Amino acid sequence: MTNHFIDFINTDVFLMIGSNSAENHPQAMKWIMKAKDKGAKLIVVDPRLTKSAGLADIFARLRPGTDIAFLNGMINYIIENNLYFHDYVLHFTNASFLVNPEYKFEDGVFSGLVEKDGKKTYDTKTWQYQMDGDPVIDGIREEAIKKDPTLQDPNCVFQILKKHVSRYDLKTVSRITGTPEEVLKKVYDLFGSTGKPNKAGNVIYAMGITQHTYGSQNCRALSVLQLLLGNIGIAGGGVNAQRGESNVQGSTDFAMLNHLLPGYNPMIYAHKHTKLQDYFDKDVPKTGYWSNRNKFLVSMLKAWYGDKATQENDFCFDYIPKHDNKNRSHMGIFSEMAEGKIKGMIAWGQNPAVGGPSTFQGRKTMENLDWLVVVDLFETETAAFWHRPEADPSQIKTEVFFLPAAMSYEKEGTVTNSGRWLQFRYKAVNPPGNAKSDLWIADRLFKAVKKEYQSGGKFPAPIMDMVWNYDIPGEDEPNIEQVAIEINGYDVNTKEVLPSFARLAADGSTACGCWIHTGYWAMDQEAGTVACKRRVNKDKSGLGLFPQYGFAWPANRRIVYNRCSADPAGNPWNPEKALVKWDSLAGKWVTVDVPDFAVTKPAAEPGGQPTPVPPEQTVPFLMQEEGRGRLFAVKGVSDGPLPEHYEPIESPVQNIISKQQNMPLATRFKGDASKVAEIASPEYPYVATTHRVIEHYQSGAVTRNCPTLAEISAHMFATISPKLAQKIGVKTGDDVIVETLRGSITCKVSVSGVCVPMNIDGKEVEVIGMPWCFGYQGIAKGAIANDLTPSVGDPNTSIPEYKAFLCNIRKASKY
Ligand SMILES: Nc1nc2c(c(=O)[nH]1)N[C@H]1C(S)=C(S)[C@@H](COP(=O)(O)OP(=O)(O)OC[C@H]3O[C@@H](n4cnc5c(=O)[nH]c(N)nc54)[C@H](O)[C@@H]3O)O[C@H]1N2
Ligand SMILES: Nc1nc2c(c(=O)[nH]1)N[C@H]1C(S)=C(S)[C@@H](COP(=O)(O)OP(=O)(O)OC[C@H]3O[C@@H](n4cnc5c(=O)[nH]c(N)nc54)[C@H](O)[C@@H]3O)O[C@H]1N2
Ligand SMILES: [Mo]
Repeated sequence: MTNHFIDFINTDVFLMIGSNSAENHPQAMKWIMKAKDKGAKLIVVDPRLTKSAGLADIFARLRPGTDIAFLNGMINYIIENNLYFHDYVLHFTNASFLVNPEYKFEDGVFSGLVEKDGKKTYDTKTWQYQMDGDPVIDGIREEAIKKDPTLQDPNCVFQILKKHVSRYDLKTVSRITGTPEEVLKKVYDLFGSTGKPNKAGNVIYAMGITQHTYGSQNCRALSVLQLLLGNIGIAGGGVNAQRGESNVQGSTDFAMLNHLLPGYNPMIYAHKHTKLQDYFDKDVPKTGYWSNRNKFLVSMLKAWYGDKATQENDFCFDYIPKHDNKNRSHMGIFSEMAEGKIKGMIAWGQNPAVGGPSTFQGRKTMENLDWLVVVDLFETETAAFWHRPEADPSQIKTEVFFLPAAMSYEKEGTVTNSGRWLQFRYKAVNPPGNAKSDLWIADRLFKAVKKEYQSGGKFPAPIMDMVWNYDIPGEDEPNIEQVAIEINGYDVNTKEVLPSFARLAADGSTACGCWIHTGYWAMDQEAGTVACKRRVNKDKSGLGLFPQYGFAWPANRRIVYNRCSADPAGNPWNPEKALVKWDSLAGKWVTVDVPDFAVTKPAAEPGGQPTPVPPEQTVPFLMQEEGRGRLFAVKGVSDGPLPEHYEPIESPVQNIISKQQNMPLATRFKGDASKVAEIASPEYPYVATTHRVIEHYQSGAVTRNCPTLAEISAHMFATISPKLAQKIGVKTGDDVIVETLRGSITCKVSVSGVCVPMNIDGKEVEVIGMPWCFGYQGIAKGAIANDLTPSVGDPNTSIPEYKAFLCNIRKASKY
């Protein structure tokens, strides 16, 4: 989230799209309802009439997978009707920047599409800015970019965007999405009303947006919208992902993703990083805040390898395993496992037998493993895959180890919420039986591996030289404080715990495991504890910032890009909700949130005082190389500089907006898991989507083992419209069979107005919703929805297309 939950009280209009907060983020919903009590409006955009939709001022139903059409339609409407925030767009976005005149968009494809070995990629040369010098060699320096402040040049970003979205008129959007034109217009007018200096529009999104073959472009469309309306960097605004598991934000921050290192630094790749200097040359930008990335990387290596990491040996850069540039996402791993190339797996706090795409094939694939370790609270479907109902255990060779883990209340540590707030949690009770904390298990696992290497082995140094100093004499649990200090960062010489990442250096004098967390373990004298343990319930701002409640990364900043809350001269757009302000009399900045820009610059003379940076010299989007919000993405996404509507890989209709049916770069794999039905397949005529329910958590391991919840929600079900129920001859509670090309399941049917047939360009399309929280373990058992989903995904993230695929449904015969 650019903003945070309590900040919702500052919002005037919410656009909740592809998120059902009432069920999945009830705490977020609490703040939305508080804002509604003060007069805020809520728009919900979803294929189903959800519990959130029931609380909305406007509910816009759309066909799964058509959000880009919906959003590009809104962007078009906002531009056509002059609803955008002109001064914000001109000064804070790249609207006026000129793009290479060779940039083209034709028939759903951007210029630069190349195909090599059957794999499509974009060469992004024609998407770059016109500038003095070569952006690839020199970096994107803002001052060197050619601009047209009148926004009239046909090659300027604003005109390119305008032209691109002009195809998305109300009628076309309605034909694609199935949302009636008058509902579209109502939504566009209401959300468009937030493009004014004193209005805040808040975009709330989650899995309905991301789980598509163009999930990243869906997110881009939301960002473009919010930039146009001047809703980024202001109180009550923002693009606010409702993150998943309570600590999924923390796990992404720590790079539990195959292409990242901690703190959103890119992974080290074999094909381009032979030595540290290669990383500096290719992945440390020359401008923008990421130009400090060398400091973050060297400090991380110092945290990992301590005294062994020296300038002479590239700070042990060679010790880090290099990514081979193959698809190492969930689907990539399962695809290689299917080919027999992966022999062992540790499923640590995950349940891929239920949660992954195409799980029927996925479970079968796991039979190729020689060994499987499951670290979990329960014997999950994954741990039990070898004695699952459809398998013969005598034919499965996999050796399975189960390590019982302590759950969150049985151990201490931090949790990072969607609003980037890190809060320390204390242990409430001891874990049962032999269950151990994940830290304990990781510690013993590392020590066991190290012991093996003591007697030799290939390249033992990366293991033998690693800093591992977490023992407390006489204690069983590792020293979590020591781990925290390593993550936070410290001065290598003085051992001072660093208060800010501004102190990190690339010369080996600082160590830091994750730069964005620097400061979270620094002492707050006034609060009497370290930052993430603070619970000071004071908020002088009146805007809900609560600066001494936990710690928000980065730098305890609660609203990122907050320079944009004031005009170029530093006067807050909305004085009642000022975050930063240039005091022209005093000649300095006055800030209530931690400013997201340099407010002072160091003194010219040694020993002198820092001097204030005047407003015209500040940078609104300091993470970007060009310092501006990107309406047009010259880099960052691989699959297009502007969002464009494509159909889901499995779709009931032809794409009507271009000849390009699907995302050209979509991730696909060989094998049954990736088999997809043809367009408008007669065998699979219905659109299916998957969703969560309030009673169950995720794959259901925790909640289906809880007797009360198992009783409240005991059966797997598919929701269909009354019309479809009549057609296939079923009523609520009957058994149905749902089938796709990947698999088939039997479950109960629920008939209600939650789903209704949609009019898609004159064709009636039925939508079926299914939860994915059931499995064959636990107290409440039921069919696994993911047996139906396809293993196809987004080219940037490889997130699977869980939210839009084709199926058939029929009544299950009793005998
Ligand atoms: N009770 C409960 N809470 C949870 C979880 C849980 O399992 N149970 N899981 C947690 C996790 S890990 C996550 S990631 C979050 C997820 O939170 P959400 O994203 O809110 O969860 P979903 O219900 O999967 O999807 C949200 C909505 O997207 C809609 N949708 C489907 N397809 C589309 C589409 O193409 N466009 C649009 N606009 N909407 C679409 C669905 O109908 C659904 O209502 O929830 C977290 N919170
Ligand atoms: N069809 C469909 N599929 C989906 C989705 C969807 O919307 N539709 N959503 C996707 C999303 S957003 C997500 S996040 C994934 C989730 O997919 P998974 O991560 O595979 O599913 P979970 O059920 O969250 O698995 C978490 C496991 O961790 C265990 N656990 C809980 N606490 C601890 C702990 O402290 N330590 C350890 N070691 N274990 C613990 C739980 O018992 C559980 O078995 O599923 C994805 N799958
Ligand atoms: Mo998630």
